[in-house]
Amino acid sequence: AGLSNATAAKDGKRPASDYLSQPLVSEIYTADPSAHVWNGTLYIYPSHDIDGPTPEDDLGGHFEMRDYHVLSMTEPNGKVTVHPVALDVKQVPWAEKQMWAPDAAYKNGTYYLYFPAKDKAGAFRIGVATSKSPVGPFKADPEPIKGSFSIDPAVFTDDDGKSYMYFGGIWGGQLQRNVTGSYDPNGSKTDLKADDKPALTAKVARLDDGMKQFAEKPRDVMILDEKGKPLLGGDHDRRFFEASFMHKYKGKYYFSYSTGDTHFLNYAIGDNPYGPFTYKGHFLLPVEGWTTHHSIIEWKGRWWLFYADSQLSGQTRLRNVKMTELFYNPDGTIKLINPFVK
Ligand code: FUB
Repeated sequence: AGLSNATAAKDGKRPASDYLSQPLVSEIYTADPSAHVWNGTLYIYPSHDIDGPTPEDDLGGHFEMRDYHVLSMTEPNGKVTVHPVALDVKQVPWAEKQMWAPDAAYKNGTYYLYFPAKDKAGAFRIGVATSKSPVGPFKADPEPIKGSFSIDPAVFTDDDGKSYMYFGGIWGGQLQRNVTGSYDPNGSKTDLKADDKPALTAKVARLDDGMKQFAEKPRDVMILDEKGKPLLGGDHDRRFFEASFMHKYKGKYYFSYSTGDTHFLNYAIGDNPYGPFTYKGHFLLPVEGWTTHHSIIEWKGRWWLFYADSQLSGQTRLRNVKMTELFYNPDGTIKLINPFVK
């Protein structure tokens, strides 16, 4: 998250009819929606935005979230329930602040909440918390996942029951400060300043059977262009920035992500959960506000995109989640979505 080249939210005064879809809830501000269907009900695991004192900067210091609330609904675009606090930063022994984009998973009667937060040294780590209910309350493990770093965990469970965590983000997400294998507080604030070299990219690691640790060292999620070459650091319209998500459609693996400072949601297709993935294009044009972060799931026989913008507040730090239907072309590519109708 950051500010440069921002298509910043302005005054929030556009008429509601300009937007493709409307905020799902207005009681609280929410962003980064990760949707799951369990027992026919749709649950959304979003960030819970609050209006803190920190001025906006390129490192996302203004995203000062302290807790999570789960949302649920039983019909597409039906009534949305905002559940009580599912986990508060005060209940996470290792975490200090900035509870950013979470995700959730289910296995053998337990729900797992995965979340990034800054530890006391200012480094982002990824934590895990469990509950017997999809809406919490969740109990956090005392330590972050061993070997975890950066932000935006997204957990995908394949048809064979194996689960994988995709994660990472540059700039405020600190991926560029973790290239040596440990956190370097003096590393670059933004990227590697190597526009002609392969771009920094997301990481993927299989989770072990207990769902609370990596089963292997995280590897790079390779995103290749049409010639089979990795996307380059200077290719800001296409390269990975943050907001990893994985879904499967007709046997293919769709890795999707945000381009951050150019504000697109992009996707790439592969033949297995590790990739490599071939870049296919944008599927969501820039929304109102700086960040863009999403999930894609099938529910009741239709495909849905969950995303967020700043329609209610007009401010990047105070976002609201939305949903809209997503369509595929016969060749498996995704039809481009414009978040504005005017
Ligand atoms: O919501 C805080 C951060 O901004 C998320 O972790 C990023 O994906 C971006 O949405």
